[in-house]
Amino acid sequence: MQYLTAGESHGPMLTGILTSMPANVALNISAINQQLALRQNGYGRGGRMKIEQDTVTITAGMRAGRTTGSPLALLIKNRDYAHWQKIMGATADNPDQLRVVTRPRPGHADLVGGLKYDQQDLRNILERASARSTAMIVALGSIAGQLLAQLGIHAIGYVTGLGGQTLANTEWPTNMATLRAVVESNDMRLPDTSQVAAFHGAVDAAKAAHHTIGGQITVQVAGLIPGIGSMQNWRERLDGRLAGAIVSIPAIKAVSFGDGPALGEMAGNAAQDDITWTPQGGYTRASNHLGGFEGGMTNGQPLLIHATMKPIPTQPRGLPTVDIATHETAQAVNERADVTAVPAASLVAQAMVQLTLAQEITAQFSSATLADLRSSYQQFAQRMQDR
Ligand code: EPS
Repeated sequence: MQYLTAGESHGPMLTGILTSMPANVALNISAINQQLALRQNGYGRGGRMKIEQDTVTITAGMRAGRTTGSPLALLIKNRDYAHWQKIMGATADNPDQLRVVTRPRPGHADLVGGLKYDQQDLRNILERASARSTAMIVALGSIAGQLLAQLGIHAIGYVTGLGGQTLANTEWPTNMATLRAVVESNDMRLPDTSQVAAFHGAVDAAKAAHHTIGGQITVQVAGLIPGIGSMQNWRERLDGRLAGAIVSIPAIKAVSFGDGPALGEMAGNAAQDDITWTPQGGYTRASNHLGGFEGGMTNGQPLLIHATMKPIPTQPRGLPTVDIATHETAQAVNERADVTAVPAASLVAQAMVQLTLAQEITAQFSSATLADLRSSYQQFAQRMQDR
């Protein structure tokens, strides 16, 4: 399974392609659109989200509600393109005289991308580097999530920290459906709604102070059997592939599993997960310090993947920079942007985890059709449990 996206933030549309999706999976398009709406809904977004109403159109790989096994092609239109046609159109006249960007933002792709691709107008970099592309990742990830649900695997991404604000209560629902209902009921994607007002306050304070804030997110995955991924070679380690997928999300600067950095401070005998066995359930663990991975393979415990998002680099009061047209000291361009996109990033991380797990599972098991995948996965699950 492979996926690709194309599209500029203010271009006509985003395009996505997903290959090797098993045939005969019933896809729920309104469920994809619901995820797209949730991505837009986070508290702290800027004016752009009032313009867009993201919905997906599937133009290939699906007939009469089911996948055919052919590559899926997706598109999401940018409503804002109506205001940008003269600037962003593929055949626009003199686009380089309109909304030209020459004052790169520290922390954004603007400068390095402009140097690498030899662009005098940094808009040719920032339009593609924009996190607008994460809308398509969420759509593709939602399809991957629908496949995983057929195997009883469920992922949820949520926010645990924002601009220094952390969750006081860490006892949130353990049942995945209840947890999802709580997370999706509030526009901060918190697993505990008692703190929504405090987190809103952190966003409001940042907005009033004319800066941006980052935060902490977690993706939790339930229902995975042991033995997905492999210790045999570097690239086959599933925790490594997941870490790479998460860090590839714009503005993510750190990723960890289970107790993460705290493991480095713990005694060795307290940092592992003791092994137990019952005749009914086979092997299990007394704890989950390692976040569901041993030797780069799932060990049957829930996956706990944590990530840190830096504050969005676009600052209402531009940071010091250099104008690439003159080499003179300047103030970075102030493009319209968000105060924070941490709630959205938690959903994007969920989508990336779903895509990576679907890639791994369809590679490890026979998967031309959903029936093939179900039977080979279940046979392996049974073998793991019977030992
Ligand atoms: C973004 C800047 C803002 C965000 C955008 C990402 O867009 P605009 O420049 O149109 O105001 O709203 O995010 C999205 C469009 C989205 O769909 O998430 C940036 O510079 O990365």
